Amino acid sequence: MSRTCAILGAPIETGASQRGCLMGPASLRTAEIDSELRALGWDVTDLGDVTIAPVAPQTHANPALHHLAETSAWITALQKAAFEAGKTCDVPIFLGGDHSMAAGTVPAMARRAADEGRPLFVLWLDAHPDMHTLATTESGNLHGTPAAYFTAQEDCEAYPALGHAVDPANICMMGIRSVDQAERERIKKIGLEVHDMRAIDETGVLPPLQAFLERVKAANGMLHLSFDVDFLDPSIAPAVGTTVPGGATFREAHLIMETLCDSGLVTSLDLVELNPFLDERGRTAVLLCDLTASLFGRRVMDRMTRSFG
Ligand code: HAR
Ligand code: MN
Ligand code: MN
Ligand code: MN
Repeated sequence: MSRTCAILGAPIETGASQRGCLMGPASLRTAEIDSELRALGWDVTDLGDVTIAPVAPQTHANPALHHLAETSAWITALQKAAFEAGKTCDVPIFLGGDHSMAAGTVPAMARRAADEGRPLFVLWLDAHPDMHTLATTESGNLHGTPAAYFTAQEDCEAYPALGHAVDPANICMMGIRSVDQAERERIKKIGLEVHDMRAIDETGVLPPLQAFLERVKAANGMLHLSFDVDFLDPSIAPAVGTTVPGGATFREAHLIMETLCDSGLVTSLDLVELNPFLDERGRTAVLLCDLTASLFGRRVMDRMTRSFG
């Protein structure tokens, strides 16, 4: 029997500094993400895009914050829609949309895991830890805040109430290379596992990834992958507003996806921060589809042995 996935679009761009992420779901559909997955034997349902109703502006003690009310409305809508999507299939895929959408999808997946009596683990592939609270962000760009929110840090009260938090001990961040001082302090305080690009340079991607996957497996955890386009080096993935040099290479990214596929542990996926307005002839959207295909089983050759299974 084929395994099932559902595609849910989250055309949110209010968390980013530049406009364009609202076209992300359309770009990924244009790159035919659904047919790629079907070709791999998956049963795919496209649930369409989430929408929000117009909202009135909301003020906050931090005057830097941009689009707080709209972003909160997206979070509320996504927590509901992502949870419903998760009920319909084995692996829901959330097409972004800027990374503030993870404040909706991740708590929804934590609720889904809790309903199964399992812990949720999060693999966060990103140049940024997105660990600002609503008090510490200086840019006021709310895509810099979801990880603080879903780990139940203080000073996120202006966001919707958090039903299901993620234990910081169950999060692994890789590819990080742009961290603000307040984020650095918070990461240290809560003991978050962060493999920055220097660590990746030193060890490669596999040792930290495999150690994390062993922990997920031992705990019978569900695993959410939150994939920010800026995890990738901008030379291969230009379609993102917040490029940071020194990102993951094509093969590092595929090796992560292939290893995750072999593990069989991933139970939900965010593809975020794709800004098609900044793309070059669709190449970033196509790369994201190819990486997703690796995650869902595309391989060059069959393997005699697998690391997991
Ligand atoms: N830390 C910076 C800020 O808060 C940059 C945040 C950028 N975030 C994303 N998502 N692009 O990872 O403004
Ligand atoms: Mn991010
Ligand atoms: Mn519950
Ligand atoms: Mn980022």
